[in-house]
Amino acid sequence: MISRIDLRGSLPDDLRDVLPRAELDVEAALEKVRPICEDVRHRGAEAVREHTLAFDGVDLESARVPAEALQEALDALDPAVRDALEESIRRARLVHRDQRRADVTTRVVPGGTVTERWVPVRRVGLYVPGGRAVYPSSVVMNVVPAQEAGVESLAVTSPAQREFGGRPHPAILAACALLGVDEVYAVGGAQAIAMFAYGTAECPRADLVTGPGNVYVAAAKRLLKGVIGIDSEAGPTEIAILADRTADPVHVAADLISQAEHDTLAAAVLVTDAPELADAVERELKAQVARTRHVQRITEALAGRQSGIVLVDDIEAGLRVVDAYAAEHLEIHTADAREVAARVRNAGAIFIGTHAPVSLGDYLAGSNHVLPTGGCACHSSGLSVQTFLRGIHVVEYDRDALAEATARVVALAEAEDLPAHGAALKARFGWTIPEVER
Ligand code: HSO
Ligand code: ZN
Repeated sequence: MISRIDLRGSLPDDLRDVLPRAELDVEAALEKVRPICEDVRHRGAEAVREHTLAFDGVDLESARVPAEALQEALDALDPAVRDALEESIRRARLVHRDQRRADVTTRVVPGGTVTERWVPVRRVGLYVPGGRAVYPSSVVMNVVPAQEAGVESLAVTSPAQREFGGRPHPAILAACALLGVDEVYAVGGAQAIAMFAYGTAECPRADLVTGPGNVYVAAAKRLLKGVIGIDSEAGPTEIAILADRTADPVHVAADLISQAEHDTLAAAVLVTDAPELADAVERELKAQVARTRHVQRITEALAGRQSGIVLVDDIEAGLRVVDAYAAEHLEIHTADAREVAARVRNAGAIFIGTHAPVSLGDYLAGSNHVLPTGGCACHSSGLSVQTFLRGIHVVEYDRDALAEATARVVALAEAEDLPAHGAALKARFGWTIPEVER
């Protein structure tokens, strides 16, 4: 049910060639979404309405969800789910509030300072998928960091659902209501990203759009990047587990299955130096998958070429493998898990030991679950307050400090054949380089 990759003996130089990974063909979807985005650009709300009718089978006079509908959805929410969402929000706020940055002023020379001023993005659009993946938890993970960053205007959009009277899924609406988001649209797909990028009569344009979506949403984000800021292109979920013989195969198998549950393309990778653990996990996978609700989907994900059990000589080699893989989620189940975790360089999030499964992070740890996939964890981080802030350098020099800098600026400007750059400084000192003591 899950393939094995035996890397015992020696590790290849470029591990990425031998590690399992799925590819998402965003390029192919680009041509499909281009005309839709153009249409929204030129015809605005009318185009959004027509594409919603064509793709979602819903004809909406207004895409904006009325405030009463948000409250109704919250009132109808199962109390246990409401309680869980509230606690999820509370914990996420604690963590994200601590991510806020203070402005820092550096005194570079006497009379010369540079301040880094952190300023929130003014208006953000958040895309929330509909269809099979209805995740109110993802609303929390996108909205909380934006709010904690101080984003002033936040709009959520999610596909119109026929079975819910043309509104987004009620769980999404309820989560918005709990978070205090009152601007919600029933628009999905590429047209939703274009609506945020260009703005329509109904929905003012946004500066940044975040949130996961299907391949068309990813393609629209790639196409409109530049017109609007985007977060990363979220690919299928991944879990990697680095484990030694002390690991509990029941927990390891359960956690691999938990993320395989998302998608037939989801990746579950176990890296271990203990062949007996590999065997035990495989037996557990068989037994546990049979007892799950989404047997077909999970079986396909585990059997897919993106998943596998990787055998290595020791945890040292295991660390090299997980660093090369750069998983979205990495669990460490080894004797000295914290120490091993401290040596990992590449991962979206790291979960230490048997009491910190990824599912806890998905919902309630306080950490963010929007994380880099597809190996992007070697250069990117997950969603955070930082995603919604820009650091603006504010430069302030007095006359003496500028005088002291002039000769060097002129030298560099001459070296780059840009003498007017140097002249801009000399103009302040009678068109000469002021004599200063250095
Ligand atoms: N594991 C997913 C997030 C999620 N899980 C939402 C459950 N709901 C990507 O980090
Ligand atoms: Zn998950």
